[in-house]
Amino acid sequence: MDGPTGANTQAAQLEALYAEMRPRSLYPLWEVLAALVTPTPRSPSQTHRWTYAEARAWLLRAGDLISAEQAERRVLILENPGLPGTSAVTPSLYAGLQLILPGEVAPCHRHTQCALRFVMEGSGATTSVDGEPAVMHPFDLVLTPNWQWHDHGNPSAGPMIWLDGLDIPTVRHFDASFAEKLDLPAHPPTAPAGDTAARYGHNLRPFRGSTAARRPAALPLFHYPHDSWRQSLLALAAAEAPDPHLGHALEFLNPADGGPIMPTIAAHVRHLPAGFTTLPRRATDGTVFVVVEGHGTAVVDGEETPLAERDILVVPSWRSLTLQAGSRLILFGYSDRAAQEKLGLFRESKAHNP
Ligand code: 1HN
Repeated sequence: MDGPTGANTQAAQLEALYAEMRPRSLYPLWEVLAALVTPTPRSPSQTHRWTYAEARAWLLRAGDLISAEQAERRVLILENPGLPGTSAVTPSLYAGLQLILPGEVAPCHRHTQCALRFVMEGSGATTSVDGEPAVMHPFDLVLTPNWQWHDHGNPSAGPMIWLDGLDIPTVRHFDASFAEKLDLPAHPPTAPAGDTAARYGHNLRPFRGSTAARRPAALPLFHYPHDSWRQSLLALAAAEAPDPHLGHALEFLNPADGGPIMPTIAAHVRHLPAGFTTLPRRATDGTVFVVVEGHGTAVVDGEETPLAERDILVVPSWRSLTLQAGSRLILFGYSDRAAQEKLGLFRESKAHNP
């Protein structure tokens, strides 16, 4: 009776069961288990490079059409082509290019998303964090950690462009977004530029409990100037051979605990001597890279992408990355490694042959 094409085959009976359950929001795990629990990461996100010159031209055109104040933040989102409609550059992270023109102010707000700014061009604009300005120069890293007030201003004579890196998709995942606007366009000044660097940035901190303990103790530092990180990176490069998988690499540090810069986001810089090629490496932290200096090629799972100065490249989780330096190559990168380490998820795999 129950022939393979009959109405009572197992498949037909299961399908009838699924159809009955579906309106009550009940589904069979066995139909989706293999896709839910994969033996290795299968990221829907894609490797993608944005050419700086091209993105910059569109951003400047937006600058003619809408003010920073009207937009609140005048930003072009770098959306991963494999994650359409999500405003995400990786499943956990966001990236955007922000423009602030001379005389403009991006008004003060705070939110539960953590943000970093990596300066692409221009000098002299400020990001104020809880009322203390960071005066920004090319390739500086500036943080606006979770729930700290921040506004931007550009008193300089030229346009200022930086890359925004935020944990927006992570906060969305946890349904934990809160945001507030300050009633004033800018936070009242609380300290002169450089105050936090002096108190917290030189292997010192205000004596615990003293009146000098001004910043949040768990995450005090928010400005990592290019001059200083570059000097450290080049000293490392002069002192020893590059790591075979990474080149010379330094991570930005939260001095309060020796950990990554923010609870969800880690950032680092790399140096590859001219002509150096790394061995392939894969890691679970999909990473956004900025080319700070030089040119080269990224080979991701065998596919080559040329890299020029200020280009932005996203490499998804668990894709094999080889970097080839056509000249001295300096890269900045950020990822969700900080969150993955806390959750016991981070893994990397290093090939021993090209
Ligand atoms: C934000 O606060 C900034 O402060 C930039 O410059 C981009 C994207 C989404 C949510 C908040 C900024 C942002 C953002």
